Amino acid sequence: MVAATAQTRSCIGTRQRTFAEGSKEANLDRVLLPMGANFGDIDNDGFLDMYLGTGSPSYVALFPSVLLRNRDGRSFSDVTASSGTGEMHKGHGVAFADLDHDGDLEIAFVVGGATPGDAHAFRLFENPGHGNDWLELKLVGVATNRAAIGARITVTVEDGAGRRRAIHRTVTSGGSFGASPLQQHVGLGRGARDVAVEIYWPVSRTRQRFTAVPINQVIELREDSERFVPVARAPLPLGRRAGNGNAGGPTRGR
Ligand SMILES: [Ca+2]
Ligand SMILES: [Ca+2]
Repeated sequence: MVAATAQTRSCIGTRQRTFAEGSKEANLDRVLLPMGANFGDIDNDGFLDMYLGTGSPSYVALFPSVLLRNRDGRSFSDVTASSGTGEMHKGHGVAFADLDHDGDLEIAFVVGGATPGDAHAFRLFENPGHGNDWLELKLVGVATNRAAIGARITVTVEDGAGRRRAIHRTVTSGGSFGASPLQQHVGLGRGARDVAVEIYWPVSRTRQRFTAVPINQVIELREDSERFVPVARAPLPLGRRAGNGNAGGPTRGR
């Protein structure tokens, strides 16, 4: 995706190893004006969704940020209104992270313009959950950098209907103007089973393959170890679940 002040363009890889312009087919053929953007799988279906922090430096500019849900890797639906994430203030850095450790990704969002009268509070949109399975992978490099930036992940999984699929990720902080954790959160869909994880380490140029990987938990994988280790996390309830009286919707704070 290209975040630009003109109409968004979507270039789709073809079997001929070229790109074809596919904005209309992807339902991205409109002006969106993002200043910051990032991607993450908000519903754990294995397809990356994106959140666009829209805006323009003009003091009078006012239009909502946009949450686009990936529909099976074929197109995007605008779920801004139904998700309650249509923040009207100017958008900047966006990050996706499971901040309350319940297995789904929250959206952390820096908003507000450059002038004091246009400033505004940080936003945190708590994910209500979607009932799908997930896996979070903490990679530790040895020959490759310790943060494992650039390592490539392939997760293969059989879904509840018996279909097998591969889900690909590269260790990175995500899109522009905001950084998601390097720990990779991978949605697996509903009824996931028979999960395998393959890691390609770019410096040692080695591959590891782990089978019978347990789901709905965080595991740590080291470049120099043939075993993965579960990582324990204590719940960190947010908003109403934390008992602070929030009546629902996005959690907000400075
Ligand atoms: Ca998704
Ligand atoms: Ca969460």
